Amino acid sequence: FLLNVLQNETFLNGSVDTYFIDENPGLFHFAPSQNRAQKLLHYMGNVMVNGPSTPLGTAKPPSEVMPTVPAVPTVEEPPTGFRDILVKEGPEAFAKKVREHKGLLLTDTTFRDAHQSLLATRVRTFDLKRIAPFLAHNFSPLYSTENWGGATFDVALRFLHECPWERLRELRQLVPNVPFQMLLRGANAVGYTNYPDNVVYKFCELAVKNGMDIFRIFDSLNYLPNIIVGMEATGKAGGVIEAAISYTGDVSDPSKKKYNLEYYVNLAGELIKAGTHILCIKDMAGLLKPHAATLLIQTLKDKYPDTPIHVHTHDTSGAGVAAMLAAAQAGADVVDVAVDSMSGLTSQPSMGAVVASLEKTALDTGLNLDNVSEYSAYWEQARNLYGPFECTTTMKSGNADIYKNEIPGGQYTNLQFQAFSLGLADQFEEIKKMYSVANMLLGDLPKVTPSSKVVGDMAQFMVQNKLTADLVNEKGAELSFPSSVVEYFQGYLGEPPGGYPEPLRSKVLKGAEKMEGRPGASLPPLNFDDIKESLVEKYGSHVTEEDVMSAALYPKVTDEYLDFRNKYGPVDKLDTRTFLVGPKIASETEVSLEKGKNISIVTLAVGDLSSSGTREVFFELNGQLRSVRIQDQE
Ligand code: 3PY
Ligand code: ZN
Repeated sequence: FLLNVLQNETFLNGSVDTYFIDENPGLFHFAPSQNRAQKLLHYMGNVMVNGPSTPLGTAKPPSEVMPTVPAVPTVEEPPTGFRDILVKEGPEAFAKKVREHKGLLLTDTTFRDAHQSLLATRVRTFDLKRIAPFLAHNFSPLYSTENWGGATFDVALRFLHECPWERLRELRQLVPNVPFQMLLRGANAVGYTNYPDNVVYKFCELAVKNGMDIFRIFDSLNYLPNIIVGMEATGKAGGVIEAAISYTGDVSDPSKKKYNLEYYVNLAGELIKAGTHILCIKDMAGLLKPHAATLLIQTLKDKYPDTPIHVHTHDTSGAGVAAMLAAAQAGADVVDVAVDSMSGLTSQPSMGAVVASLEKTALDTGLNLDNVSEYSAYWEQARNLYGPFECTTTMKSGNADIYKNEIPGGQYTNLQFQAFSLGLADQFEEIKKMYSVANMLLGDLPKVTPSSKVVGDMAQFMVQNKLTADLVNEKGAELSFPSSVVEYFQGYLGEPPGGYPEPLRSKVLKGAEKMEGRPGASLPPLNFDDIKESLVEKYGSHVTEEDVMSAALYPKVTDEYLDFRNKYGPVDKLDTRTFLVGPKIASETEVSLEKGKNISIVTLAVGDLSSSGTREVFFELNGQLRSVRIQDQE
């Protein structure tokens, strides 16, 4: 403050009256200080004066209760797990041990897909880290914990103002024994469009360096060349390759001809030939009925007995546990579950239900139900912190209509939320029906990020413009389709199974350029040195290789993240309630900035609005009075 005053001309001229401070709000625009505590006070003050820094989805407030962490032994190392095999013997030996294992192995998706599906991906590193040691000590028989990738990368930077790489490193320190698993969108990495190959390669290299083990790799059109880029990048980085087939249709329905057993057997064969260590059936919409699971897994096992099979599903219809038990009986080596309090609906089936169902059978999971319950109790409380993002504000039950519309878990809650928040609950029914009409028009696609967006955009476009399938086919040449639909037809996602529907493609494209083959093959490599140079110029020399990769994937979001952190400091260290809605007056907030460096913040008061539109917010920081002045934006 003093320095700013000493640079102020009016002050130096001596013509200062009592309104000087109010008339010169610029005095409070300090050059960024390195003081982390002071930056956090600015953050907290700003949330108190101007509201949340991240948009809240619903009116449901975050709970005021800090979730209780069950006790873990503090000195002992956690028991050894599958990661020890991977680290000592490498991916092939790891896959072999998985295949030889007698019981059913589980992946716990609580740290990624469960909250991506139920809580708009908003779970923060803070709450993951608190329970991570309990996971390490009590869940060592897990095949993996899925804790990274998919939408978590983007959401961490964009909405949580935290670094996804740091999350990965911090969790790795706390969980040395259970393999980490991520979702890689093939040539789209953790983004929504194809990147140049060197980005995908470097991304995988850095992911392994920061602690990732298993890469589940899919392409939203099951387009083999796109999956293979991710597989090769993973292999080169030393990760476990888990190539995924996105499951669509219903292999138990003989009238559905496109995605039949033969389709899956052929694609599985290609992925095995391309060198996958593990084969994944990725049922992103929860379409795999128990009987279909039996047929599909048995067929794949007969054909490829040496390859471990991992099954992923969503419980949207309510048949998820039954389907995973059927898959296990048919020979699946691993299935995905989420802890009970984070399971069901559009999330994964319940871990407790699967563990209990198989206890004392040949497929026993090796997990202890009491531990599952303690873990679940933590998440039940933690979930309440994310009330503003709860899918259950609109979704009350499972729904078997997904067998008809095939909408993937995450998109289902999004579309429902959008329709309900616009007061158009009836429109949601219409959009769901139109989703399957749009899918057929576009050529009957696997639907998962980003092909699911193409189908969703087309469905909304048709509902808004009161179009039927016949009208689209008739009038296609005159209609102006959503850009995602045009880009799909241009070939920017890769090629759909069975090719594009004509004449609709030509009508949509209206002569626009078409791309043949794999889009990434024609993208020039990105120059990481240039990105680094420009980031260092803007944010200083502390920019890391990982920041450069974040910027390669999400340039604008990463800029905003780095700006935000320069201004407000390590907001990921604040507890979730304080982060989302700010502290309460007279409350005490304990913050651990790093090991051995804790600060205590008591929030005292928010001052009146000054004539220059600012408010002073008063705190006690480690017993010392501090205040910050915040511009009131309202
Ligand atoms: C993602 O791509 O984030 C998914 O979860 C797809 O199922
Ligand atoms: Zn999923």
